[in-house]
Amino acid sequence: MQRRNFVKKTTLTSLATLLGSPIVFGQQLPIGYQPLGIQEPDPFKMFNKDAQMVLLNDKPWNMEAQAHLLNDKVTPNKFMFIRNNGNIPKEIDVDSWTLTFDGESVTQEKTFTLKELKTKFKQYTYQLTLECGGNGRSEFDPPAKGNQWTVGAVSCAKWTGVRLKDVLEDVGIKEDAVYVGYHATDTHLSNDPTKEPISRGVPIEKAMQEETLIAFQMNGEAIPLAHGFPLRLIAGGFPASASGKWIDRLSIRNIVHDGPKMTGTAYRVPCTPVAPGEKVADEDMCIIESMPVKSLITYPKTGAILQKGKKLNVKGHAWAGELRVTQMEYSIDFGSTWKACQLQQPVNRLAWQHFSATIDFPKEGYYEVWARATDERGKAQPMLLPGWNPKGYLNNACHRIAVKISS
Ligand SMILES: Nc1nc2c(c(=O)[nH]1)N[C@H]1C(S)=C(S)[C@@H](COP(=O)(O)O)O[C@H]1N2
Ligand SMILES: [Mo]
Repeated sequence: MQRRNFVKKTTLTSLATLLGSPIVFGQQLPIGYQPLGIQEPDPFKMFNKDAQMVLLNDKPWNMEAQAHLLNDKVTPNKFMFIRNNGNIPKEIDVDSWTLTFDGESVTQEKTFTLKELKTKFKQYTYQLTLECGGNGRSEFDPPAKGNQWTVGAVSCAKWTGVRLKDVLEDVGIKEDAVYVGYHATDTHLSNDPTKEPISRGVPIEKAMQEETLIAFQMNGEAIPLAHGFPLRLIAGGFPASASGKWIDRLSIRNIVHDGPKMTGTAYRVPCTPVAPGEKVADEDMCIIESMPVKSLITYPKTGAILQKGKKLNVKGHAWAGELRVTQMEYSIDFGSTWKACQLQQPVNRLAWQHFSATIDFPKEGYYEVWARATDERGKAQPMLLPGWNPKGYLNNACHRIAVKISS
């Protein structure tokens, strides 16, 4: 049959539904043309996000939280940041979805259906901190290109899946394996089908950790589309770019994986500190692995006004990549003196830890509350910006909120 060169009837019907009335000369519509009367979808509704989330980009979709939205111990979807490098995959057929293991270091290529993964291996649930390597980028000077994240590109949801190490044992990997690289079904912004927007992954030692999951659930439900439905790699404590969404292939490599965004300045920082703005040779750049110690005051919202004589109960979370946070302090005098916060242990390894403090303010006026976490190796957050790097990664400066004490 010959292909007819006008808009399909079903398309016209759905366009009419979106417009709220039939298109009178609909048969004349050029194929692929979007009528002006069709509103762009509201991204907050489309992704089930709270309207207080901040949209940074729509091509691709990037959205962050504000500090006070992250007060929950377990981050719900509505407050979880979205970071995409390409286009979210459109048609996902769960029934035919498979995950293939290939690469130089598999003994034999092997493919699993979703059902096989879910039934063959034991399932585990962990709460895992995912922070974008570029979180805090907006503060760097000279400015770094990329999404201008402030503080909200971090989450700590509950992820359920199977251990990557259990599946790797079943697949069989060779002694020379050094890296697991992910491949996914999101498409390149150029729409060039031969290009991948991003293909990163984790060193084999990280892949073998108990908390490294091939996940299919987030907070007890199927992973939301924007966060990697139906299958995603989760490597807590590493930059979240290591946690591939929409994965359909894991390559077990005998070299450090060299997919898009593994090389150059992408997710890499100077191995030793450099002056702001300095050019850094390729061989002097190192891949970001464990994220640095950091914390966030999530209650109250910055700008809080408090009556004189009232105490303020501040709350927040602290995390330190693959390490534990062992000390949490606050300052109300711009870092001259510090007092201890109460700090909880994580619910499991690689989950953020909650802190709180009850603060007394000496008299009315403007204050800032600064928070500072220290990791188990004694490394503390810098008060202001840490070392400059070309793409503005790893800003773990102390978070601060403004508080006014009124009479
Ligand atoms: N397939 C795929 N996986 C991906 C990305 C992507 O663009 N495509 N972005 C990465 C980056 S840079 C980050 S910070 C996290 C963001 O995860 P989230 O959107 O679920 O918060 O996903 C990572 N995994
Ligand atoms: Mo990221």
